[in-house]
Amino acid sequence: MAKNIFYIVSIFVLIIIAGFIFLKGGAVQENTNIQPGIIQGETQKVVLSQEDLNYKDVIVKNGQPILLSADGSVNGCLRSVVFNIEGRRYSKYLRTTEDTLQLPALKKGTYTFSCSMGMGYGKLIVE
Ligand SMILES: [Cu+2]
Repeated sequence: MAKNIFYIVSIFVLIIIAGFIFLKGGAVQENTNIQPGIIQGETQKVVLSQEDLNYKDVIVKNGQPILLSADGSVNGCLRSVVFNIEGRRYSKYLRTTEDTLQLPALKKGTYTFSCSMGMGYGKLIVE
């Protein structure tokens, strides 16, 4: 008899734990709404290249932080990139193809950026 009660209690405890995990999982799922500036998900790598005197447009996914670099076609001051995103400035001189600039996860939209001198422009399209 004592054994049966032990089993019943154990099953109840398991159900409660399982329910708790399930509910918690549900709550986390709901919080996956993309918010700007919040680092979440896997980082996506983006390589800039140059087209005439500007940057080629680049397309990225929303909600994933971005790690930006520039390939060998990007010359001179265009290697110094500047983003102004929601009041924050992100800039770096990408001296070699190995140098990177980290950008936060972004929401859908088109973000323009330029070289540090404002000569060359590009579009970062977030889908
Ligand atoms: Cu420039």
